[in-house]
Amino acid sequence: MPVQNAEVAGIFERVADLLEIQGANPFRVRAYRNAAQVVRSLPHALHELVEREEDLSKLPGIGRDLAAKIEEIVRTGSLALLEEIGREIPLSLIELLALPGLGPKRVRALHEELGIRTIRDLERAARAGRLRDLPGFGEKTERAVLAAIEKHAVGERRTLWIEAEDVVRTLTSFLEADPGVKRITAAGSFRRKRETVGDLDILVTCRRGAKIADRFVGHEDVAEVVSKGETRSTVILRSGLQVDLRVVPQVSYGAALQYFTGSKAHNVAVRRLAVKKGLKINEYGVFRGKQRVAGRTEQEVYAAVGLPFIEPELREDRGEIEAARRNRLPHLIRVEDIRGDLHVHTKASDGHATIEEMALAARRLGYSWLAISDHTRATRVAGGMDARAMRRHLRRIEEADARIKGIRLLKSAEVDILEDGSLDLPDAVLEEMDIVVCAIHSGFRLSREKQTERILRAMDHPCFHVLAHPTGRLIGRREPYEIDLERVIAAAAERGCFLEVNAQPLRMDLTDIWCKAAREAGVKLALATDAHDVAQLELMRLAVGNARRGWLEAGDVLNTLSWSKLKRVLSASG
Ligand code: DGT
Ligand code: CA
Ligand code: CA
Repeated sequence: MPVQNAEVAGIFERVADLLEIQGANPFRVRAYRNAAQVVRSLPHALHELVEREEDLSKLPGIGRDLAAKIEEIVRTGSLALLEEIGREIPLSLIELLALPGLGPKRVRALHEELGIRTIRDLERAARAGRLRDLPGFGEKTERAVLAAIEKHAVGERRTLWIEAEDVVRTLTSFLEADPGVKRITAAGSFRRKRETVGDLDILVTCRRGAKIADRFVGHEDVAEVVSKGETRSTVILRSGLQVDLRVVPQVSYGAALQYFTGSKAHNVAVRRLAVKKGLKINEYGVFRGKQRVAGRTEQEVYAAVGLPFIEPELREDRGEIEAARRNRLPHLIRVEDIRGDLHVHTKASDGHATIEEMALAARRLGYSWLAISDHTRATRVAGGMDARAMRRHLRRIEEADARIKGIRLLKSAEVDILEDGSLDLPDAVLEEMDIVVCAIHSGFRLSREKQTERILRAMDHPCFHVLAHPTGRLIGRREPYEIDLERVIAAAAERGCFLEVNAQPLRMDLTDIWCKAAREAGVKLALATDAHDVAQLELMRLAVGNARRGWLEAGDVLNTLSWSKLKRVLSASG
């Protein structure tokens, strides 16, 4: 059973979390986090690289030490360092970090002062009123912790979309090897491109007598077979992800795909329309009495209830049925519409590739421009640059731009928004840039009022273009900071600023709903991979998926513009 990239990434994340709780050197913590990020978006399976005895230290951001650790994990399934740390502090402290308001320092205090190891311990201590007396805590924190625990208890464990994609690829090629199989599609929230999936819903059609269920439950990643049958089988993978396989007849394929793509709310709304027309709709087809009037394709199913085809990403019952009825569905943006990436890093700060390497990779993707946006001084742990270093770096971008044909390099930076709303570089340096991307990397705990004011103040700066990862949330790890997004969107509209859709799998920030709100307010979005290496440029498909869920059309995002048009838009803004 080969170890998956996601497992390696998970172990590195756990090491980083524990080191952070121990108060280790932030650069060391960061090295593990970066490694997790690199591994997660790597296009190759690590176990294959190890088998072929390839030099892992050639991977971006992976030195000899981390390379040896990857090899250890792939060969043994575990990491001695993690077990070592586990002898010093309980591994279970990691789950406390996921609760809003509990950062590493607080978790350490809970452990050292009150001997808390698990969420259960924490709940007991909070109910007994023992948190409020800890330094840095109070009655308010105690209540917030209890509320968070209650929410946590009902909250299910979900899998990042990109990790699900890896599973879909693996299972699809495994199942396709059976000659009896005709079609395979992953439906459910995966097809709707939600940022996380609860489980996978895979549909197959096959020739009579094919033993697809046998093959499915026999896959080496399967940890547990929940059920196995002619038409439906369910397994749990070693990662904990559940996968449902449904075998459907050709005549019902479209109906089954429509049904199992969901969402449930969308299906309920579609069924209501069907009933009004005297039709019955289910996963086998659309029926008038006993007669099947549609079912082979999704188009047929929608046509039977009087609707045009609705893209899977829109099927959330957020107005798409009404829009379809009036023929007002958006023409959703596609990956092919993208002409450039609006925020990537290089070795000048915490990226792992040179300007030139990033430029050539972007050109291979067919891009016509690329914004190089490295960190500024305040983000010291990420190698942020001060004014002098940034000036030198901007010259290097210019030189690279002159040297490399076929792609335009934009001078940019990911500028820290300081707590008072000022920007972390002198105006004279900002004025030299083609596009100024700004972000919050500290001071997450400000009140909603203060945080919002901070961002609005930053947007007042005439050089401000894009607000990067606007809410700062990390899926399953860090709640968004308190911020009034409606005001931020209104302010962006007024000042001609832009909001980012960050494609890092843990970020996906802005979220779909807020993309839609921005579009409705006339604010354009900046899609960005925030790539720290060459492979991460391909994360653009995630930003596009999220944008599609937010009803965005090509005209709603900056990335579809040619450089000359983009330049005009940027100089008109701010
Ligand atoms: P997930 O797995 O939590 O990320 O979300 P989904 O949307 O993949 O939900 P899941 O796996 O429970 O079910 C897959 C699809 O099957 C769902 O999107 C719609 C359809 N479905 C499931 N249960 C029902 C139901 O009770 N009524 C209707 N109309 N459709 C359902
Ligand atoms: Ca599902
Ligand atoms: Ca399911």
